[in-house]
Amino acid sequence: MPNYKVHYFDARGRGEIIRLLLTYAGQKFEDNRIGGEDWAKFKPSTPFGQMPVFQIDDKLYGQTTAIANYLAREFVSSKLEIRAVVRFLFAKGTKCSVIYREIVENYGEHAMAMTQVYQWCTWFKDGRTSLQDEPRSGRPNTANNDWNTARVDELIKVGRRVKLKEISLKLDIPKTNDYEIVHDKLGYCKVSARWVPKLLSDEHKRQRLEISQSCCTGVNKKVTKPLIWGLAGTIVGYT
Ligand SMILES: N[C@@H](CCC(=O)N[C@@H](CS)C(=O)NCC(=O)O)C(=O)O
Repeated sequence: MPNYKVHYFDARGRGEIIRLLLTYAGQKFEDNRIGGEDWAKFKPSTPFGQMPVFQIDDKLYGQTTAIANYLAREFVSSKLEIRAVVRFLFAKGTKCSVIYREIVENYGEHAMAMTQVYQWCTWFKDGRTSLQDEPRSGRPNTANNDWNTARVDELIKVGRRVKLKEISLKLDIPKTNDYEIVHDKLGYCKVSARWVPKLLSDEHKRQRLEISQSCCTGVNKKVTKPLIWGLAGTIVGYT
């Protein structure tokens, strides 16, 4: 297996694409970050007097795009080729351990790790057909944190009629996140344009029963008794 080195400044710049391609391919390489006097010394030995320089054993290659094209062909497409071989052998009913041996014999021991071979076999067994990497999921949801939840709760307690749009503007939280915080985390729902807790406390239930009873005072008892119990049942059931 040849030794690979990437020579570039300690920055992303033109060198990063080369580092990224090698990393994506799972290829080991030395990331030689040069600066100051070291660059002045190294410069005359580079093919074009500039960096990035890609080194394979003792040979140096220049020009970013040419290097990137080479790496994409050499490493990235061969990665797909090896996955295709795994898929083919797996479809033929070959054992994972045998597939791994075949890969090592034909492509070398760095072509695909044994754990990767087993992983791909599992995916193919589960019905996967694509050889491409799955797209990465987007940015982690960071807005639904405890701090934002407390801020939203405070805002609702100050003004129960506040709208999601207003919360979003005031606290600079995306509206979809607001909805999750208000409904799912804080458990509010909107009744008559006011946010109310979905779970009534015992105190709330007692107060509502008292109000219902006082409303019914003076009305025919035969009518009110079932009415009061009906209301009480509704109130308790509301939780
Ligand atoms: N055409 C070259 C340009 C390389 C280039 O401009 N390299 C700059 C850094 S991004 C450099 O080495 N500058 C230092 C110098 O010329 O002494 C490529 O694409 O690789």
